[in-house]
Amino acid sequence: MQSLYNQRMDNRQIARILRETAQLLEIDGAFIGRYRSYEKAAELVDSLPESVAALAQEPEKLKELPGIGERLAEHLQEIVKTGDYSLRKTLLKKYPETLLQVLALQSLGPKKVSLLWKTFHAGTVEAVEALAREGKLRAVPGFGEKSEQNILKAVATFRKSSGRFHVHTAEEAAERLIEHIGKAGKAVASVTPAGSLRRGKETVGDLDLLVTLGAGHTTKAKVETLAEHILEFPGIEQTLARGENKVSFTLEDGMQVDVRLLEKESFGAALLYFTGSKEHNVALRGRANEMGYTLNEYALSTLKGEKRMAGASEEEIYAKLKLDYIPPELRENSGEIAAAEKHALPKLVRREEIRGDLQMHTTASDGKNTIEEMATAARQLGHEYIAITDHSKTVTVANGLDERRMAAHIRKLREADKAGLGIRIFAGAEVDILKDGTLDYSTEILAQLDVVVCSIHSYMNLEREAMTERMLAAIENPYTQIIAHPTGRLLLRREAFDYDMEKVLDAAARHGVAMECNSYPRMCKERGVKVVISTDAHSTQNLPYIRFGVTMARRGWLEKRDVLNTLPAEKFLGALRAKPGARTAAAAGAGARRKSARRQ
Ligand code: DGT
Ligand code: CA
Ligand code: CA
Repeated sequence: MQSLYNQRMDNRQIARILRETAQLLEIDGAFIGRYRSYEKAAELVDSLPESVAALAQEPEKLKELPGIGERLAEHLQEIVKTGDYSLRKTLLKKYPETLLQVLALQSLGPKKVSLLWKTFHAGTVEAVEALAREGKLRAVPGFGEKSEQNILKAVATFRKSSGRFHVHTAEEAAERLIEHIGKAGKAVASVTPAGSLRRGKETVGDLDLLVTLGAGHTTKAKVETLAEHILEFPGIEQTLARGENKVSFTLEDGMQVDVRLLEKESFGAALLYFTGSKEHNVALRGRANEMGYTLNEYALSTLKGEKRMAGASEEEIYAKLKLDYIPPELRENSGEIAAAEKHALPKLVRREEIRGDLQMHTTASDGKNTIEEMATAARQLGHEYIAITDHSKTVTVANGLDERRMAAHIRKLREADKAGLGIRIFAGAEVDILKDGTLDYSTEILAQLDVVVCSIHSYMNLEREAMTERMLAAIENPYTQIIAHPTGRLLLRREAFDYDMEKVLDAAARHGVAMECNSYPRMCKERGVKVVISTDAHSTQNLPYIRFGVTMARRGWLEKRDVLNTLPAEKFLGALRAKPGARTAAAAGAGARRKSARRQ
């Protein structure tokens, strides 16, 4: 019979659960004696030479140990038995799990973490890092410039030991590496990023690069020289592996890089293989086998006789497998192979098709640049129009504009639009959705705006039901045209809001409310909810990030027609939900027809 008790749990793990419970209790404002008792229990478990998991099989033996009473023995049994502790779990319903990582940062104890949570709603390492980097912590009692420095150091340490990197970080590393590897001259024919970076994922575990060898540079000695050159890259912290056709190393920020060296004739097969995803590859290999082929990172060959059929390009491999070319963003084995077989792949939206950016901030609220600077930078990126969407009055931390200031701001936006900057400027606002779902501006102001973008900035951890009601109320408000950052999720920084996404998207479809591109573009598409791609730029430097939004939309199978800001300016305005009292083009047409009918 299998034991109920998880013997593999070691004392360190048990102590960690107790310690986290203590920390969460302290953040939660529990009475000192209460959380101290969990701290003491953690210390005790840590110091015991015997395995608590083993002792927990016989509770009497547990209680014989010094410092362990009836209650603690019960807690320990629960932890060993279930692998977790109920009080810890209850507390984690109130606070995001990511807060535990913040607590694990070297320079932050529960007091400070609690303060950051209360002041900034900062619940992730990335949020805390951003605050420290922007110098916003020194204003908080108990923090100073020195603690900001310490936090940044602690974050760097955390990164080295943990997980994933923002795609932007991986791209920058890839660029620098490509430049360095390119210096090998004729020894190198091409350097191409593969893996999750090529598939356009928002975060990247490690960086995969493919290097094809130059003609006449494929001998063992030459490849070795090239590997040596690659390993001279100045940002390398540690070399992990050095094989005949592969080198692996870590960079100073902890990111791992795998570089494969290969001959040109295998480039397509290798690119396909190392782009992944693994699930896509497995499905492709299965298909190849059924067709009498075998597919690996060198070639597509016949099963019998191993005759090489394709390998130099991905295109020829897909073609031999009787599939349309599948863009990397779709290679997640989520229906793309069946679609490619039926010639039914979406024609994915492209960056060049985006004509405007519908969310950005200026110095009027919490942006760094003026209206004119934002407009000029947007025009230089090729945009035909932008909506300037500064914050509404309740968002005081972002210097939100009250009705009077907004009215004046709208006049400035109209002037800037007429000033001939070579780009249309729509008067917009990012209107806060209050706790009860009402909007943060009077209808008088809302009626004056060309583009009403609505979003949540407070009470972000409401219960699921209340949050759903709040979103529905906002969508039902006839002035709401676009819901911004509808998941509330900040990549690697904040967990998503909890609400019934299906219900909310159904309502958006019914009311003609558009969604800013988010983690659920496919769900939007299925329901016919239109999407806009925006940057939420707070400075001109953020405006180019529109391409990350496009990548996200592509990963969600979106086409040009699914994205409203691929439309020219007037058509875009016409495609937004019509405001109350506004005569839509269709209504105006109908009115005109009725009039002429009466006249006859
Ligand atoms: P990451 O690094 O976690 O962001 O994600 P990927 O997709 O870049 O994964 P990675 O770096 O482990 O591997 C790169 C690609 O190599 C992956 O997308 C598919 C391929 N690959 C890796 N391991 C396997 C495997 O065991 N089987 C198959 N079929 N493909 C694999
Ligand atoms: Ca990777
Ligand atoms: Ca890899």
